Amino acid sequence: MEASLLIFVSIFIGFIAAIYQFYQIQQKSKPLNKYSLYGPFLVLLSFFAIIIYVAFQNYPSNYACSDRIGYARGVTLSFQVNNPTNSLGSPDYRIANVSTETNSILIVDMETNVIADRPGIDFLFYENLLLPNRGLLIDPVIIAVGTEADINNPENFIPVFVWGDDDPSNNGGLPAKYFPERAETLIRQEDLYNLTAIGIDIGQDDLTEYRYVSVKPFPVSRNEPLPVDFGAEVDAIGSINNCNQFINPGN
Ligand SMILES: [Ca+2]
Ligand SMILES: [Ca+2]
Ligand SMILES: [Ca+2]
Repeated sequence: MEASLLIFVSIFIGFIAAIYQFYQIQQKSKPLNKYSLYGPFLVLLSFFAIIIYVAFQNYPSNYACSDRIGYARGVTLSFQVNNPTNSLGSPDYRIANVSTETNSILIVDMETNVIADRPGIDFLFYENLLLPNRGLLIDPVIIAVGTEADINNPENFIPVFVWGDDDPSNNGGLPAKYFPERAETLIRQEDLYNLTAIGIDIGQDDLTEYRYVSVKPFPVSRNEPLPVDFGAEVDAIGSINNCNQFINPGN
């Protein structure tokens, strides 16, 4: 039975019972004393208890079935990055910019918002979104995920998203139509996750947890003019727990 219907029936029966008790008091079919109100009070109390019980029994599973995104919480390493902390928290159009210089790198710490490799998309890369609603101009970038070697130390980074290598198998949720992978290619908003982010599937589906995400510029050797804001841009990184990933996790 639907929770809302149960609540409605409970309230309805509760009020009927309470009205009946008051009616009996009014008719003086019972001796009227201070205990006379206990009956309706207890009836109402018990039905409120049922309502609370039903609410707690039914609603948590509904909430768990909506996508929950947890954002990066700390900067573990920043080398040749402008405004590295702009990559933390929810997307806010404030951008960390990783220089195209060799060895530039940004490593963010998801902390408790660790990324788990479940079936489907595991985390979101928010680049530099154009306003209003025009998608983004993607930059050559290598995004990798790393596990925790020991306390607060990352290791074993695996590249999971590469823009610039002309390999469409590592382009996350972006369709292959964007070949070749040039700097500043316009990614239309309809090809983005929730119209805002690039969805990335780590791809092993082995439930491994990755606490760290690294962002490096993809080394460019093409002879093409470089726009001024050529460095890899990061607005936010978000781990995603999807409803479908929680249901029947063994499947
Ligand atoms: Ca690629
Ligand atoms: Ca996955
Ligand atoms: Ca930001």
